[in-house]
Amino acid sequence: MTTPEPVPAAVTWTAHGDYEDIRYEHSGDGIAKITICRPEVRNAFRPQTLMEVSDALVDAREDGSVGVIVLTGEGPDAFCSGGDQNVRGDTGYLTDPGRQGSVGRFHVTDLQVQIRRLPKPVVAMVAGYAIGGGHILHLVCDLTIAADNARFGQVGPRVGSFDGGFGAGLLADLVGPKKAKEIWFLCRQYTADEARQMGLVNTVVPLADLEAETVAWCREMLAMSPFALRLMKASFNAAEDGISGIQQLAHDANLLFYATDEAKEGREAYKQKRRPEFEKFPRRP
Ligand code: S0N
Repeated sequence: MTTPEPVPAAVTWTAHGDYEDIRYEHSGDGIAKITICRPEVRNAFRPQTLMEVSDALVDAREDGSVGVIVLTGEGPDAFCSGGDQNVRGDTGYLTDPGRQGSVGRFHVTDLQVQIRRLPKPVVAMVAGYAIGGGHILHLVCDLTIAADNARFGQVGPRVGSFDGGFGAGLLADLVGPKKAKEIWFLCRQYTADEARQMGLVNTVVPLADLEAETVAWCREMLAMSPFALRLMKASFNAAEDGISGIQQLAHDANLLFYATDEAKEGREAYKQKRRPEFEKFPRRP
């Protein structure tokens, strides 16, 4: 029996970008961290919050020095409590609640898909409440590391809303249809240990160790082949998301195909206005 390695110390984060509702930081060794900073409303998101998270995710995706992304909430009380009910209009969430005729929508729809499609692992680091749309944000992340004070649940039917997309399908895949219906129909809250037992989270650690443990998991993934992680994420999505999941996996395969002499022959022949000599490539069994 070997002694487990000590949990490495958390990192000194360097700020990136200029945002109002979030903090976007890099570890310097491949981890990007996005923190929803609205603790006065238990990190509920307004449209601006989601647009800022989306912008930071684009940066983390495009930045070749980043291999893993952590999504979290400010403080020990909440990961995220879902849509900010103060800017909930009659047709969704309002970007400009003061303006007459302002039309709302669910900005979180695009963000959920963006996290699923992002070809790098996204880890939810959850302290306190992950409730409503905040619960679904952790669901769409690839892994969830929870503090022992975390509490999980849906509230839609209690507050006159529901998310029947990933909030229903992905949840049912994770915990089973009966349990998923219980979560939605009764709107109970579940402890971190209950969430771990039902497969909602990967591990539960003391609150004081949450960031160090999350960073340790990220560093383990950073030691892996990035393209293998990308293809595995796309493969899980392909099984779960149907044609749009297959699209990601197929385009990832095309990235690899582009690098072959066979694909390059097609490109060069086109540019040289000649017939491509595909006969020189094997017809693989
Ligand atoms: C999170 C809870 C359980 C925390 O309880 P606690 O610790 O007792 O704190 P409170 O005193 O309740 O809260 C502290 C302050 O924070 C405010 N606040 C908390 N959550 C929100 C919120 N979501 N919006 C606005 N304000 C919030 C409190 O009001 C309080 O303020 P003060 O100090 O001024 O009194 C507890 O707070 C709780 O249950 N919160 C509400 C949870 C909720 O209703 N969330 C919204 C659920 N809906 C969504 O998330 C929408 C998702 C969505 O966008 C969507 C997308 C696609 C399809 C469908 C949907 C859909 O509509 O569902």
